[in-house]
Amino acid sequence: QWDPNFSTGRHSMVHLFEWKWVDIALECERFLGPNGFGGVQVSPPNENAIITSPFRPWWERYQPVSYHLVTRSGNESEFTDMVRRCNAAGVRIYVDAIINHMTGNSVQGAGTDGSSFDASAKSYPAVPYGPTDFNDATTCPTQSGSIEDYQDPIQVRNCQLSGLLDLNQGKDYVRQKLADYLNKLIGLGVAGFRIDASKHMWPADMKAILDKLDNLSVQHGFTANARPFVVQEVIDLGNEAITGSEYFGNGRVTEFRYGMNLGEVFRKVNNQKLSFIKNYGEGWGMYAGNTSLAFIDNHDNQRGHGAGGANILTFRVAKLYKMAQAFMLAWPYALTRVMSSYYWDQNMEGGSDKNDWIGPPNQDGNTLPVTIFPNGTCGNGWMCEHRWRQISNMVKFRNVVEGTTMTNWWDNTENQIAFSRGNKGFLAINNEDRALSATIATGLPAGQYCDVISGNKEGSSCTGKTITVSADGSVNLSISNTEEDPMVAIHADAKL
Ligand code: LM2
Ligand code: CA
Repeated sequence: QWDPNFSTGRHSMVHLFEWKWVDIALECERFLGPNGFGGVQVSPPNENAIITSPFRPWWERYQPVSYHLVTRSGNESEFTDMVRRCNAAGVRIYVDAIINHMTGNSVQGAGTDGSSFDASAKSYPAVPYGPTDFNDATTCPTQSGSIEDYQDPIQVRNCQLSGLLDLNQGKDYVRQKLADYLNKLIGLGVAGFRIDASKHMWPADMKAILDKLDNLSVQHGFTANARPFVVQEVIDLGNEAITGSEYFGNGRVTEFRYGMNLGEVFRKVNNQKLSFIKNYGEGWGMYAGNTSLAFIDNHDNQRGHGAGGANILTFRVAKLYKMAQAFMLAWPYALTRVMSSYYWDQNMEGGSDKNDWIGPPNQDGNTLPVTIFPNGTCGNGWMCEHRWRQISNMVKFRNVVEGTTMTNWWDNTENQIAFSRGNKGFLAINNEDRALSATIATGLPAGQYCDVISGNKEGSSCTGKTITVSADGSVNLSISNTEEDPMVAIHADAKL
């Protein structure tokens, strides 16, 4: 299903990577609800392997042991409470569902809920799964049992991804266990799923699992017969045998080219220019907007995992990052997801980060709470990009301009652009090494507006720049390239 089931007037989600359920519940109530966010993608809630070497990496959560809802993010009652409170605040919860595989193929011990498992015996008694529930030499054609050739769809679907024990979703028993897990979450009030490693499962097997899912819970405020939202994580940069379009029938698909190409444009790699993104999205060969999910970075490619390479923009290049986020949130393409990260010290050696495994801020493996300073920023190592004024105000911008088309495109043929969203909003970005100075049509009614990049509208005044739209709808803009944020955004709800 392609519709995220947002409550009225909301149009973006945020990934609160590795946050605890108690903190997400608070964030829904104190920030996300009031600021117009539609939903939260949460880290995998099911029991995972405890990895101690390296010490409690973020990626241990991508190694399931059972479907008990106990992880370092919290237990089942905390999860239940979070979903209820977020729904009450108008914010939906989407679960990162790890259904392609279980743990690495040689790990054993106890998971985060104490359940024992032994990967070498293909044994997960807390589900239970046994040896016949996994792909093996009869289904995976490689000697090693691992994926060796991404041009062979059979290997990609039936062999092990990074040595992770690969479930056989062709079996009805496995399908039913997976559907039971997802249905349990639906019963608790979640609105849908990000389905991890979808490329590594057959689209028809995924459909068989999704067909077993219940409608969303009316009790939790969803409309009758609403179906769970699905976004399938498929890394498809256009050079492999498997394409994302094979999965459109099941739900949305992650569009990895969106953040990768936009990173190149804002970094001006290969002579890319902002003026080129006039037809960004389908015009650039990306998926149709109504079947895709757009994002600037995700939990993998912000640390060199997954796909996208070195040009991906992250919080570490904040000036460019905020411009790219503003563009994405103002641009009428796809469903948008904002990333919210934690900080870690990088240790670059030969182009890769030796610290790419580091887990969330913690004390002895217990995740630290997200503290909030009086100025609204976060402490304890949590970056909270979603709280950056330039980003959260553009989430609001997207809500305000929903339903309008892009009009009044303007560029200087290089790296200065501007465009309107009907008569509801206007964005201008200067990524040049010199000032932007021009008179540009905004499509907006004449009047004074608060620039929501440099400030907020508070009552009838603006804490940032005031922008004057003249009687003919144009604005006389000057944006220095040396500004902290060389861009301006105004919209109907920021009229003074
Ligand atoms: C994903 N999408 O398809 C996730 O977005 C990505 O974060 C997951 O990989 C991956 N699929 C599997 O769910 C991460 C991480 C890997 C890590 C796995 C499993 O990027 O590096 O692999 O989670 O924890 C780790 C080790 C790897 C080892 C594997 C199995 O890094 O060296 O392979 O465990 O023991 C032998
Ligand atoms: Ca598989």
